[in-house]
Amino acid sequence: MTIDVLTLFPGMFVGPLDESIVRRARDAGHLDLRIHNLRDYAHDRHRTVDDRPFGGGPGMLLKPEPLFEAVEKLGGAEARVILLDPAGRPFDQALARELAGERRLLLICGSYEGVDERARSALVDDEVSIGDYVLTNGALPAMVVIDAVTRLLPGVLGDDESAHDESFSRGWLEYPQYTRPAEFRGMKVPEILLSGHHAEIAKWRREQAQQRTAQRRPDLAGANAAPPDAAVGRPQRATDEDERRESSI
Ligand code: 4GM
Repeated sequence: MTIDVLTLFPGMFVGPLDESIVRRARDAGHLDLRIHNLRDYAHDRHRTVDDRPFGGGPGMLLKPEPLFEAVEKLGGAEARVILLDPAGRPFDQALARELAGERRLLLICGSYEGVDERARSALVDDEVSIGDYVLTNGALPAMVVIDAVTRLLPGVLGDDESAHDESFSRGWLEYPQYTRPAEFRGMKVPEILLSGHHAEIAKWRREQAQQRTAQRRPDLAGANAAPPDAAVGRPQRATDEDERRESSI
């Protein structure tokens, strides 16, 4: 997938997208990420990108001309063009999955004052919000979308990593998980998880996932969907190999 980003703050994208799984996806050629400075598409002496709203009122708006030129030059007609905006469609795992199926995305990061309506209606396919709060600009929301979409691209996650999403995708929160040691500062791992009884462990995990979802997120689809899957691996016994193995985190 190719993702173009239009932003007034290209420096904000340095760092978060150069680490971890997104880094790996870029290096492996699954993601071609291109960050563009919107100011490069403004051609007056001061390279102006914003102006005061007609009719008065506080703040400034992104001007249409640099946005039109940038989107046209970057081939916006061949991409799904998305404006990050607190008034947009709520971003969730289902939308991440939908976007991961596109060949090209073009993400436009506005600033807290907003965007001229003509640019919005002529250039933008979807307005997307990562949550009900206002940020100083759309760079962080764009990075959230890029991260969530990238890890869903075919080949990016190994089977083990992607299996982890299954339950959440179907509307259930994760069951509690534990790793060694079996007792830490007097806090014990639930006996059932050490028992080696696969069916019992799966049942316990399903119940835990259901309880958690009901308590914390009754709004999730899980409230009405099929019960959660509960993955059960081999019994968790520490082996010499485990002891030698480096943490993968
Ligand atoms: C207004 C219009 C997105 C403000 C367009 C962007 C929060 C989100 C901005 C804009 C933003 C969000 C910039 N703040 N909740 N600020 O996804 O891009």
